[in-house]
Amino acid sequence: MQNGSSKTVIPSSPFIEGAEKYFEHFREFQELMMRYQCAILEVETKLRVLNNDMSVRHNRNPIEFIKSRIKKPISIANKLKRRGLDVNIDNMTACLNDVAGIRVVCSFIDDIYEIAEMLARQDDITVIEVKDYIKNPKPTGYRSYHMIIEIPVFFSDNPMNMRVEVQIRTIAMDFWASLEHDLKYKNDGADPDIETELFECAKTINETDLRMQQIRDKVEKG
Ligand code: 0O2
Repeated sequence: MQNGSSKTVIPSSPFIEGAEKYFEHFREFQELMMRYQCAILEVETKLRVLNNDMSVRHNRNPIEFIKSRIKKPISIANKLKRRGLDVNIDNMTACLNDVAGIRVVCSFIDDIYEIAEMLARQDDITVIEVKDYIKNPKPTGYRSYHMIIEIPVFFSDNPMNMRVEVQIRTIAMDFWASLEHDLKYKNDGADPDIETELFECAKTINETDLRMQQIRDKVEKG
């Protein structure tokens, strides 16, 4: 310290260099998460616009509610590891399509396809992949319509194409998926009959969804 100056010079060390690198990566990760969050905002707005438009012009709301989430860092790391990939930002952006996820819960099965079609038709949306687990349910009984879409988001520096997974399902499919997710996690394969029972419940729920759709068709025909 000289002439009353209080500036302290911290000598560099491998620990400090490591910490600097960590914070540099952390900032990069945080910035990317902000970008995924903005992509969610854009897609959610589009969905709300569609619902409002349908409400005013056709007097019905195909969307019951929308939930969105950014995948947790631990889930991102586990998914990359499961695929035999290194846990880093490049692999996350290149290989994971569901870092940004939106779940759209509709009233009827037909609403799902209508919403999916209206979203896919929009000029600034590119559909990367569609998985129709309603026409082809998973062996567990899981039903839902999954779309991976890409949307340009205009940030202060430049536009970026961001990927978002959109899961569209009925209230009944959502009810099953939420409970099955918790019960499967708690059971953890201990009782194989549980999986069979959950599969049977999915079938019953699907039958109800189909009946509700038929009732709506009858009502709308008058
Ligand atoms: P979370 O926290 O729900 O997001 P891809 O992502 O397309 O490269 P992946 O992961 O095989 O490959 O996609 P898949 O199987 O098409 O969809 C995965 C997601 O669908 C899961 O996300 C669940 O949300 C849901 N899902 C798929 N199968 C089932 C099922 O049997 N039961 C329930 N409850 N949900 C299911 P994550 O990654 O598991 O986590």
